[in-house]
Amino acid sequence: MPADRSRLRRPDVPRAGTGIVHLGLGAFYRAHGAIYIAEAMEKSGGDWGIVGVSLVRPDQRDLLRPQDFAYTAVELGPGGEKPQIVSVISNVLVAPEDPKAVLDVLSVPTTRIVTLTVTEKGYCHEPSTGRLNRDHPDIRHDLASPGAPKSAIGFLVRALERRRAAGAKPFTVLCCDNLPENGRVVRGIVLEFAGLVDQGLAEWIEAEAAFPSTMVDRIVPATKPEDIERLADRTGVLDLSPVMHEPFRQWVVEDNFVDDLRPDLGAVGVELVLDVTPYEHMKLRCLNGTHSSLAYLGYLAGHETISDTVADPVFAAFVRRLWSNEIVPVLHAPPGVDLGAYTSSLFERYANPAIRHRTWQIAMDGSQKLPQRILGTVMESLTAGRMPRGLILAIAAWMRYVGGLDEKGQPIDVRDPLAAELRALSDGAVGAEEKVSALLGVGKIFPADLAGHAAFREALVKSYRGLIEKGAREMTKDVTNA
Ligand code: CS2
Repeated sequence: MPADRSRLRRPDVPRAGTGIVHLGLGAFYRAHGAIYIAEAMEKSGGDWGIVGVSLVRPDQRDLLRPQDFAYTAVELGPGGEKPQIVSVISNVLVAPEDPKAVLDVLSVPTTRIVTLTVTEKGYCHEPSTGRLNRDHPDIRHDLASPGAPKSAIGFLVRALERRRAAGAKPFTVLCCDNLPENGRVVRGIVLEFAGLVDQGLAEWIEAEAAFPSTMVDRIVPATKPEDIERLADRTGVLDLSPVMHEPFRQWVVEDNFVDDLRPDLGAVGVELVLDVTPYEHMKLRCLNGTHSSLAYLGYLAGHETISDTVADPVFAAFVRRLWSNEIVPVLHAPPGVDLGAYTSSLFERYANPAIRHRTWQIAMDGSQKLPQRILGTVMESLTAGRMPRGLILAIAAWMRYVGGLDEKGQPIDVRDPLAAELRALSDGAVGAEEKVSALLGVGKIFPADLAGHAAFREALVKSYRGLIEKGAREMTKDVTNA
């Protein structure tokens, strides 16, 4: 680490008032939503400064505080790197240290919007149904401890409860995670939790709050130590928490905010629409669905990143086939969108060698991701009488991955809230057929009609067996050429 560098400081410009609280301050939001919001304020003004909240660890706050919460966002394009300083965050709170401070900032009437990137598992819901998981330890805790929630859902409901008691308006909840119909799902989870607290509160939230759905898109790989050093060498200033992102970005938002209060997002390229569903389906299935497929198969085949994986002609042909033969045929394009052009541009984005997005990173939390990314397409294909063999191979690769051993017999560091349960199911079964059955039986992931589909199950067992016998690369080749 270059020791002689001075530390990045926030540029000396007036700070806007705070209007947004963001829950789950990870790299993605800092490289996406925060930049759009900063640009919207530059263009059209407004007090939309952001207070970030870390729900688990203090790391982000500790890195950003000495920089007065400014950071560098570095665009990694084929033509080189473009850094810019983002200074829209005015403070970062660490929820476990002081949950009351978080409730306080959520409760002040000037907070009009709460944005969220808490990842799929952060909603404490059941991925296959979208309903609140009432047995989740954080949910149980939050139901019992009104003054000190742990989960994002607990914070939202307890803050809304306070706002109602104070006669204030609710805020708009703007989910920026890759869940299907994310606003509607989060609304359902919040209402379910609120109903367990106080039915009147649930009714008030239902009538008064807003939960616009959004589609968010930008590839933001985790920042690596070498990125920090390279940036410091280039700028002469040390930023210990920069974010790295591709040039592309897209944000589609349902224009449904409490009292119409929001930053001027339309002025900076955000698409404000009536119904986000077709955009979400397109993105979750075309992008995230193939990302996860390439992540499991690519990882097993020994590829470190997505760009390495698609540089291998076997996987390049495979992903193109997934789009053209399996995903697009059962997808409704959003108005005016050419899905062929959309998927070609996805391929270019994956191939960008400047983006070192690890297959292992994308493979994380598969239990929370498979339903909206892959299983919906599979189910609809089966209903239409099609057998999506490439996506089935990807599911088999996920099953192999959560079994915890790679093709060389080396352990895989599986990160997933269900990792232990999945590993135990896999270990407790013998042979492809039993292992596939055991994992298909996890109802939190696989809906019963899919798990019970005989031809699907048979194809999955065949794929799983193939992965054991021939390996991921050969199987990918076979499926692509079939
Ligand atoms: C990725 C996403 O890590 C993952 O699961 O598929 O983070 C993906 O890069 C973004 O959704 C792109 O918008």
